Amino acid sequence: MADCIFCKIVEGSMPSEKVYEDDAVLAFKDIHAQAPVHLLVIPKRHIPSVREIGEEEGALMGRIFAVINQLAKEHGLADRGFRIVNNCGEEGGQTVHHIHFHLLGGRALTWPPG
Ligand code: DGP
Repeated sequence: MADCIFCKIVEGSMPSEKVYEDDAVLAFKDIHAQAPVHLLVIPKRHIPSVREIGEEEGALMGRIFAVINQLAKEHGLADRGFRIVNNCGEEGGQTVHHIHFHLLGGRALTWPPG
């Protein structure tokens, strides 16, 4: 999508600090880090939000969660624990409308979120 910031990051026309890439999935550092480790894991294909996820996306979602697990290990979070966040829609706090999963860790995270 032409006006999607994360599609521009996928294309390389917008810079990012990439930490993982394959043919379908990209992960990069969040520009507004909320924890010592704060990564965003996205499908390269433009999917606006979790509302567009159905069974057809099962393999892609499995790949995304496998990548999250790999990144958690690589960043020393697997044993300590971590949080995966998906914000959906206006009241869910979604600001970038290309589905993404936040991987947060490296400090004790509080609950409930604001
Ligand atoms: P959300 O509120 O769930 O839609 O999260 C969007 C996240 O994306 C937010 O934590 C900040 C991050 N972000 C927004 N623009 C950019 C950008 O241009 N580069 C990077 N690396 N992160 C961005």
